[in-house]
Formats: sequence, C-alpha cells, structure tokens
Amino acid sequence: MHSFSFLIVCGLRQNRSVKSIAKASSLRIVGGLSSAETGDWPWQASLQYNNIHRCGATLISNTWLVSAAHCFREERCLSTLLKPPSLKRSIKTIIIHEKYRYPEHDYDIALVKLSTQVEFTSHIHRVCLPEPSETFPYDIYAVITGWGALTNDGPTPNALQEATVKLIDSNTCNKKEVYDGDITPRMLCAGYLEGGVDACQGDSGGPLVTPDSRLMWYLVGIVSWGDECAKPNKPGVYTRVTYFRDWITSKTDPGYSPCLAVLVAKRGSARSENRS
Ligand code: 4AZ
Repeated sequence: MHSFSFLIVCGLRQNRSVKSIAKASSLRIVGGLSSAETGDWPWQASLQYNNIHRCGATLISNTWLVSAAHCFREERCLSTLLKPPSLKRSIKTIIIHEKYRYPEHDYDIALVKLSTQVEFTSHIHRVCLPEPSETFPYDIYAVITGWGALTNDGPTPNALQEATVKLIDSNTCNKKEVYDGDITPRMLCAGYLEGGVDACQGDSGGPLVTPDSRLMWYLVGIVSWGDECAKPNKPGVYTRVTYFRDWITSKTDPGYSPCLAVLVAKRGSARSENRS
C-alpha cells in the first residue's frame, strides 16, 4: 500500500484485517496481548510528563489528538510521543471540555494540539471519527490499546497492549449491580460482565476502536473510568465519541461555522415560503 493512501483516508492498518478480533478469545491492558509490531495501531499516542507515560491519546488529524479531560488534571505541560516509531512533539494547546468538572467523569474529553504537525506515513496516521448520527450496535467487538497497568494498580508494560472488548448497552451498564445509574449519555460501557479483560490505570485517554466492513477503524470511545480493572460487573467506561463529534469539529476545524449552517437553512425555508 502506498503511503499516499494514508493522506486521504483514515483508520487503515497496514496489511491488517480483523486479526485482533479473531484472536479475541485468547486474550492481556488487563487480559490483552502485546501488540509487538511497529505501526500496528498508527493513531495511538502516549502523553508523557518528564518522559514518563501518563495517558493515552489518539491522532485525529496532522495536528490534533483527542484524549480524556481527567488526564490534564495535574500537569498541563505534557509532551506527546507518537509511538510507534517514537515521533516526539510538544503540546501547543489543550482544550478541555467546558462542562468537565473533576471529580465527576461526565464530559471526559480533551483535545490536544501539537506544536508542529506530523506527516502521515503507513505507521503514523489518523483514526476515522464516526458521524454524530452513527449508532454502533451493542455486542460488537471493539479493540482497546494502551500502555496502562496489566492488573489493577499493577505493573506497566513496555510494549503497547491490545485487547478485544464488547460494547455493552447503557441500560445493562446502569443496572444496580453494575454502575447503578452512573452512566450518562456521554458515556459508553465496554468489556465483559464476567470480568477478565479491561482497560486500566494509564490507558486513560486512549482509543476504543472498531472496524467497518471496509476495515477502516473508527474511534468509538476514549478510555475514561471504571471501578478498578477487569472486575466482574465493572466493565470499562468510555467517553462516547459520537456525542462529541460536533464539539470536536467546532474546536479543530478552522472553517467550521455553525452560523453559516443556520444561514443556509434559513435561505432554504425562505425559498419554500416564496413558492407556497
Ligand atoms: C484509571 O484510573 C482507570 N477499568 C482507567 C480505566 C479503568 C479504570 C481506571 C477501566 O485511569
């Protein structure tokens, strides 16, 4: 595949299919496996402070990453490493969602602007973002990736880990024995009610992705919170990306203008009024 393809499309993994999905049942994140090959997840970034990994993040354009708001609670002065092949960038701007209020988990999303843009290659490029109207069926498999703990408060890996999880509907996730009503429309649960496989400390801000029928990978969620890691009835909770799609566009697209959209709609209705 020519690197040109990566300039115009998103979410491609080089020479890869749904390999990790097929491997799902063998599955160490907690309970996933080591993603050894360079460039396996080309949108994965590591947010670091003094060269120490703090959070995950996902590349959504040449200059923007999306991550979790709670990652910026302490240090606002992070650098970012696009791992694989260690492309380091400093951070120019951090945009934390206006409605995020620590210690609540709602609106747990932030945008990170890089100081200088990255040139896409087969090993480093953006993920696809779903349309706001996109609904992902429950029970589909999705993949989480990160350098987070291998067990709750446990050791962290050197190699990027990946694991396959299932999307869980919010009614189920809000049941008394699960999260007892704490799941808002801005959140999405994924994992297994029987436990065993999950995101964990340090995976926060990183991606939950799912492939479409063309094997283009879409960002469905951002690792946000959970009651420890991989416990039964305590699946991982993710920021629901479709909910924030328009917010992301409004902050990252310099040409985006909601006022213009209103104007076009008005002109349309004026024309139909004239016709009647
Ligand atoms: C954390 O503390 C964290 N099991 C992230 C994800 C999960 C739990 C905790 C999900 O960053």
